[in-house]
Amino acid sequence: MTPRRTIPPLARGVLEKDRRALARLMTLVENHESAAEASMAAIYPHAGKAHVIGITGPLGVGKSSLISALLGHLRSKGRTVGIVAVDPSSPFSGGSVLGDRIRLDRAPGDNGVFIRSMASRGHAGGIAETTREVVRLLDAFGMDVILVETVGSGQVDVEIRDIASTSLVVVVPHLGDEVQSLKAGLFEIADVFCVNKGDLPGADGAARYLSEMVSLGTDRDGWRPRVVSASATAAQGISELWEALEAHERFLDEKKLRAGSERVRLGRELVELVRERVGDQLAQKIDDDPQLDRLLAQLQARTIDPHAAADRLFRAFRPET
Ligand SMILES: Nc1nc2c(ncn2[C@@H]2O[C@H](COP(=O)(O)OP(=O)(O)OP(=O)(O)O)[C@@H](O)[C@H]2O)c(=O)[nH]1
Ligand SMILES: [Mg+2]
Repeated sequence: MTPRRTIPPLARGVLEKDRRALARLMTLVENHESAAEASMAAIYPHAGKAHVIGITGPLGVGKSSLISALLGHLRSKGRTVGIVAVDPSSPFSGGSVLGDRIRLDRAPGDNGVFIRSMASRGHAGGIAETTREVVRLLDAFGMDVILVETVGSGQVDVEIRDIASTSLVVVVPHLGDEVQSLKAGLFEIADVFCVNKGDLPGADGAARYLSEMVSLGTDRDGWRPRVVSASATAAQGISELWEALEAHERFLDEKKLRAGSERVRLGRELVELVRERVGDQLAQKIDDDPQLDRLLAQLQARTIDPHAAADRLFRAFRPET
């Protein structure tokens, strides 16, 4: 482990539970500032203890409301909680950023809670990396549970599995449409389903229907997704929901799957980071290469196709093996 005196001040601040240092370092990470690198390296040995739970599902199903309810439940049990809400910046999200902030800022003076909103800025790729670092910071800060909210559309949700050990997929009662729009991917990532808005008509039927669908599906490493009905706004089913999430975490420990799943996540992260470096280096080399002009001319003259041109450049720059 790094000797204490070599730890950069911001990282030391985080490890000493200084909330301002935590917020500051998160901002540096989000902005991809190189100043964050040494601090993140010093943080790393202190992370890896928290239960990280990803919460996803279609727009407006009540993900933030459930997080707020779970927060209350967890705090009443004395657990410390970090929350990361990834907000889309699409025009459809109107007001959700504000909505999240209003609800989530309700715990002033509670040092056992730290909430961070992140804009996804329309990028799928970059989210995973910075979200992962922000989660890591909350973990090193000492939060017991970290809840990560993402919007249920495409790429982002699959990436939640790269960050979280347990994934919660939230849906609402009018399941006919929901199941249609639920991408197969969401079904694959769910460890727990929550049918939220249980106070609305049709909730019981929806939960039964979902349970049937789950029972027809296959287990993943011996885990069959749980289906829980809840109402975030009526504060119903919240302890059952937490129990189901915790059951999955216990399952990971009992079946000794936690280390293996972390290994898979770290492997993906590593490949991603190396790919980024190789890509940057390659782009620079290609930019400087005189062959580029010739190939571009050939492409425009339609005497070569892009794949063949790429093959040629790739052969020229492939690292020695
Ligand atoms: N009736 C009812 N309404 C709910 C319930 N939970 C949330 N809502 C309402 O549904 C709306 C959306 O809730 P959010 O918690 O913002 O949903 P979200 O999934 O986080 O939304 P996005 O982040 O925008 O995708 C709000 O108006 C909530 O008050 C519930 O259990 N019952
Ligand atoms: Mg939300």
